[in-house]
This record gives sequence, C-alpha cells and structure tokens, in this order.
Amino acid sequence: MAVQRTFVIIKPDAVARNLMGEIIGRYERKGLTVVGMRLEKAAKATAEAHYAVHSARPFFADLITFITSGPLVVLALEGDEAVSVVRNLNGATDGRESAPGTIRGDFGMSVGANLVHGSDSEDNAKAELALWFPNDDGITSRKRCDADWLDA
Ligand code: IDP
Ligand code: MG
Repeated sequence: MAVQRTFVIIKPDAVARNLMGEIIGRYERKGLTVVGMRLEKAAKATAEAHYAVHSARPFFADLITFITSGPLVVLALEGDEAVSVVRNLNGATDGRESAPGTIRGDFGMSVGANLVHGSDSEDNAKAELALWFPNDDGITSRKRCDADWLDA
C-alpha cells in the first residue's frame, strides 16, 4: 500500500450550494485524512496556472471565470492510494454521466460546474499541492484514531 497526498478543490458551485460539509464528509468517511484546508477566492493567476494544461481549450476562459467567481475550498488529503481513491469518489467529469454514489453523480448535472477537482496523477498532485500550499504552509499531517482499521 502506498500512502499518497492529493489535492482537491471544492469548486465555487459546491460552496454556493452549501455542499462543503457533505463533500468533506465523504472524503473523511471513506478513510482519507484532511491534512490541509482553506476557504478563499482564488487569484486569477493561480487558477490559470492550475488549469494551464487546458489553456488552448475553447472552454478555458469560462473555466477561469467560473473557478474565480466565488469562494472555493482547497484541500490536501492523505491516505492509501489517495489520488485514485479521490478520483473515484468524485466521478466522471460530466455530472449527467457520472455514476450514482459519486459526488458528481449525486449532486451535479453540469460538465463545467462539476463541484470538485481531484489531481489525476501523483506527479500532478505534487505540483498542485505546491501551487496551492506553497512550502507546505498550512499542511499538518496527523494520524487518524481509526487508522488501524483503515489499513487492516
Ligand atoms: P476533470 O476535472 O474530471 O479532471 P478535465 O477534463 O481535466 O476534467 O477538465 C477540467 C475541468 O474543466 C472540468 O472539471 C470542468 O470543470 C471543466 N471542463 C471540462 N470539459 C469541459 C467542457 O467541455 N465545457 C466546459 N467545461 C469543461
Ligand atoms: Mg483533469
């Protein structure tokens, strides 16, 4: 088993819809540990750096407008295979197609306003964590009291 850290955004649509607690609760109940968390309105430069890989896509401008439109929550999550575990919990990009039981499948009907972001690889997780939590500022690793059950 490989303990990983991954990066999550609870996007402005989810914060506006008061789904923060629901979403964080799903990650916690699954067995991931929240090791960093911040509510903020993202700077345009940070949003553009985060989504740089999509800069040539036709939806890029709308994506940056959306992600900077209101407060979002950035999370650092730790756990066994955290990168893929979070991607599975989040569900497919388009809420109309994502499976019931996933965050997007349960709460969304949009491809753009799709509630959450999760890093898609360990390398991207490291880069995104460095962008949003520079120098590990605000990161506090800790052991869950149920850790022995989670990796039993
Ligand atoms: P992901 O978030 O599931 O990894 P990506 O394809 O990496 O999906 O796209 C990044 C984000 O860009 C999506 O989460 C969504 O907010 C937005 N996006 C992706 N495709 C479209 C589209 O076709 N129209 C509008 N927004 C899109
Ligand atoms: Mg992606």
